[in-house]
Parts: sequence; structure tokens; C-alpha cells
Amino acid sequence: MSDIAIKPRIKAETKIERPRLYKVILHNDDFTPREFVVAVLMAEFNMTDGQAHKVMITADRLGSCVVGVFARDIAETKATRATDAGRSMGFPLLFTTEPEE
Ligand code: NFA
Repeated sequence: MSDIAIKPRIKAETKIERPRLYKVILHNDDFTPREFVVAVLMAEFNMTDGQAHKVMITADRLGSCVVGVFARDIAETKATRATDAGRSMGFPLLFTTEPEE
């Protein structure tokens, strides 16, 4: 008989879920100047003038627009910084985050 003991092992299955991504959403308002919204989008979200214009116009027409999708902490930091940029100028500009489905 063999001296090698074989221990049965049950390997625990560890399901690793990839971290959720978060949308940053730009909300329309009646006061923030269009060009200011575009400037904030370019500065905080590294958009070109053309990309920023499209997002700004979409939010203006529909009420809101997804600006981009990021890891949670990055989405929250960008939304906060962009909202604060408006507030610092007295504008009600608002960016929020929400998890992707
Ligand atoms: N609705 C604003 C205006 O006409 C522009 C705006 C667009 C503000 C998108 C906020 C978001 N001055």
C-alpha cells in the first residue's frame, strides 16, 4: 500500500465580480451659460470642443446626458469637481453619478 495520503480537498469557488462602472450625468438648467458648460466638460472630462458641444446640446434638449463612464471613485471625483466649478461661478450646474446596470 502506498504511504502517500491523499486528502480530498473541496476548493471553494470564489466568484470575482468586476467592479461596477458609474455614469456621470450632466443635468440641464436654465442659468449656466452654454459656453461655460462646454469649458467644464473640456477641462474635467478631456473632451474636444466638438464632443463637449454635443453633450451640452443633448442635455439642453433632453434634460440630461451621460458624459462618460468611469470607476466609482473617478466618476464621483469628476462629478464633484465639475459641479463645484459651476458653483464657484454662482451657477446651478449639476453633475451626478449612477451605477451602470
Ligand atoms: N440650458 C443652458 C442655457 O441655455 C445651457 C446648459 C446646457 C446648462 C446643459 C446645463 C447643461 N444657457
